[in-house]
Amino acid sequence: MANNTPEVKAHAVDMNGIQVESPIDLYIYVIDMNDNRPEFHNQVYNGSVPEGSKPGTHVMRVTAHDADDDTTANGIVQYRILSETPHNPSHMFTINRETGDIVTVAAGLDRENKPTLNNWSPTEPKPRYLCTDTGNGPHADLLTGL
Ligand SMILES: [Ca+2]
Ligand SMILES: [Ca+2]
Repeated sequence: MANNTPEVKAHAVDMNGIQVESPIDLYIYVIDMNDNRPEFHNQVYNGSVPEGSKPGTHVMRVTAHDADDDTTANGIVQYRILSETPHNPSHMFTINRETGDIVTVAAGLDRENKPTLNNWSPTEPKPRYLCTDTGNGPHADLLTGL
């Protein structure tokens, strides 16, 4: 029983207001509604990865918090990469939907060719990462590159 669960005592009375039974405890559970959206913990995440890394190399983890009940869909957060920079139809990275871990999925990272990935430049669209809860809504937060 959670400490903040409202507690009510009830007892039955007859027509004259005479108590006819011992009081009983009523516990009232407040059901969570999906009224909070997940939010990334940071506005900027910095990761590094050696050039020439094999697919599956861990780069970094992004995390978000949702104030709703994290044992229900209202507060369980999932992650997605919406776009990468440089834009490439075959992504260089993938994100674990449940943990936010970002790993490489392709070989060919070349520091001399592209020392910084997923930073925004005027000639390319900003990379975007999304976290959503899994409840009705959905509620979401968007992280964009610098
Ligand atoms: Ca939520
Ligand atoms: Ca709630």
